[in-house]
Amino acid sequence: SVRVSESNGLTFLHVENPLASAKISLFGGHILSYIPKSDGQERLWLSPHAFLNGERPIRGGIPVCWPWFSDDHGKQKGELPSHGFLRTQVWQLTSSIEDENGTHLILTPSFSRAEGFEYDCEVTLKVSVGEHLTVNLSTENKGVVPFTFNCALHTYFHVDDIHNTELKGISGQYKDKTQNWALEDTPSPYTFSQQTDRIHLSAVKQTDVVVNGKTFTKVISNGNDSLVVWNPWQEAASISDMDPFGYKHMICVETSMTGGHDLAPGQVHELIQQVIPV
Ligand code: TA6
Repeated sequence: SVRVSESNGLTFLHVENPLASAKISLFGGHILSYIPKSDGQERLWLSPHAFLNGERPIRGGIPVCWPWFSDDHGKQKGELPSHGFLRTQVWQLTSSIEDENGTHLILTPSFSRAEGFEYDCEVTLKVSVGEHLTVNLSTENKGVVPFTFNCALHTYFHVDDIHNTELKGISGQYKDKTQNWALEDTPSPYTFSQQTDRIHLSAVKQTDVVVNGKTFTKVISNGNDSLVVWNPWQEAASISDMDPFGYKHMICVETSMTGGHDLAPGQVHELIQQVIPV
């Protein structure tokens, strides 16, 4: 079932079925919570200080970044919103179906044109809440000229303790935002002890989030050219919608297109992230 609630001017969808429950904000087309019935454990992290009133993008859950990632939109830093403009738009629920695999929703943003991106296109977010959570961000070029865009599912995963968290499945080189984008080799083991802000430059397909030596969540990515890993560490203290120690319980593993994807008229791109409880 899908129950709708309103609070502080925002609309929330509460999904409940025999396999899982989830909570989604129509502001941002933003998934806030995913709890599989198999173990009843929350897989996403939502900041206790997140703005849930439309004043700011929501800190936590699965922010939708589109049509650019970070400030990478070819303009001056700060001139256009970081991570694009869909995460601060009000979306609509356009379809909802329930079957033995769970609840399947389609969300669409209210518009897809804005300053910095004046192309005709159609964006949809397909969300399946079941034994797994599957999120499919699809972009179709509805116009007559090609365009280039980026996108990401900027997922905040819940972890008990970042100090006892390890990622598996990532290899090759990454660009380090904390080191002026220096190219580095992916560490092995991939553990955390400081601020981490990396664009891994390969189309990573499977990432295991291992907590206390046991895989807690598997992340399957498709339609990506890269994978972003972020934890602000001590910088959390300067993020107003985050607790100074909030960094201990989250790791962002982001299925991302960051190299610029060309979309010809009529073409569709799908960025897919599957969250698989283990
Ligand atoms: O995905 C990593 C990143 O781009 C970081 O550089 C960091 O700033 C983070 O996202 C959060 O961005 P936000 O605009 O949501 O504060």
